[in-house]
Amino acid sequence: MLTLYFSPGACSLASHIGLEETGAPYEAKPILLAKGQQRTEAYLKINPRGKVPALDADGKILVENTAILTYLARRFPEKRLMPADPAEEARCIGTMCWFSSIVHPSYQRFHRPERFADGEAAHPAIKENGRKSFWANLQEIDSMIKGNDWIMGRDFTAVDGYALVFYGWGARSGFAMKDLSAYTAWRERMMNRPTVRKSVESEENVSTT
Ligand SMILES: N[C@@H](CCC(=O)N[C@@H](CS)C(=O)NCC(=O)O)C(=O)O
Repeated sequence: MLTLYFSPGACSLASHIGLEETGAPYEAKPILLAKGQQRTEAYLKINPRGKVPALDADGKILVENTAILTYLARRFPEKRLMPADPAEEARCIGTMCWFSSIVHPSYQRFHRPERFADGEAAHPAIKENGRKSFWANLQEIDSMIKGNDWIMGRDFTAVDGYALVFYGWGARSGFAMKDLSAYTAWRERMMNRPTVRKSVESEENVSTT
């Protein structure tokens, strides 16, 4: 049994899309970050770090999008969520590590500067640094897609679901996403994929009240 703990619009969308791509039955349990549900005693038993996503895979709890997506790709190799060639697989994992360790934190600095320094005086500079870095990262993703259908090249991979998270955050926060023509055209292709549309729409339909 596979159970995904996610929050609508959070980075857990990457794992949600990956799960949907497997075609396997799964349960998706919302953990509403806006309501602090990631810090409840019940959820901290699942992920003591109080973060989404977490995947309960037949009783084993997996955390971190990169690990969850790598697990899904290996458990369902016929779905080709990552290339079979070891070097190409490493390129996928490396891109997800970059998403997790550089791109995501750049948005966090912009969105939640108070998490990076005590004292309000430092927050505007942290926010501005996050804004510039996140925008540079979005531009880099745009240039990775130029001339390709998908982030890693000719084929859709787990990396694509992860990159949709950042497009959504950029759009929601007023970044000039339409100026990123390859990323914007790619988003259209993503949303035309039934698995992606289903994951996104199911998150949008979660009641947040
Ligand atoms: N590197 C982690 C990041 C996990 C993470 O930071 N998740 C955020 C949502 S985007 C979260 O749960 N935040 C809740 C909090 O910090 O209280 C991953 O890729 O899974």
